[in-house]
Amino acid sequence: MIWAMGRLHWANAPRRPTSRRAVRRLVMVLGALGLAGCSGSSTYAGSAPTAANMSIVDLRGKAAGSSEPEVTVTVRDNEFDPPGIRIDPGVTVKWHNEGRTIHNIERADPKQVFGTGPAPFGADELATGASFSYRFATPGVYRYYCTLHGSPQQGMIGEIVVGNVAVPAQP
Ligand SMILES: [Cu+2]
Repeated sequence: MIWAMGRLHWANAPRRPTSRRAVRRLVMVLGALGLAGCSGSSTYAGSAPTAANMSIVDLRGKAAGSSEPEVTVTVRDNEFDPPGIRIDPGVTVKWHNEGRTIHNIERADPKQVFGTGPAPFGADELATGASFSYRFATPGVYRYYCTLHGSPQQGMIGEIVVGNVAVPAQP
């Protein structure tokens, strides 16, 4: 409960000159929670998904377009929305960057084959307003992330589950 009070105190007084006591208290609180040592991922400490707790939105039967069914994942600063989706085999996923900064899309496991297409899976640079599309033909679990704002396991990560396959637990 002490940590909650500390955070409330912090949140309720954003405009006051920073009190050294408040800062010290916050640092202690974060340290106690083990968050202070979370290197390189301070942007998404808290509610951001990890590969282990990813929730999957079921979009089977909900793709738009009959000849070339498609679903959209919105790319934001700095998350994929929704991060996890389940689709029918043969559906195309379109990532559209509505953020203000550049993001990219990379396989979480560089050795995993995402299928074959006219172009390999992934986008090196997805500028504001740009989009990348990829058709997933083969059932499986395909994890990806933005190398600029995440790691394969946390931060700006995403997951495409194709077909009725089970999602294996992550460490
Ligand atoms: Cu990013």
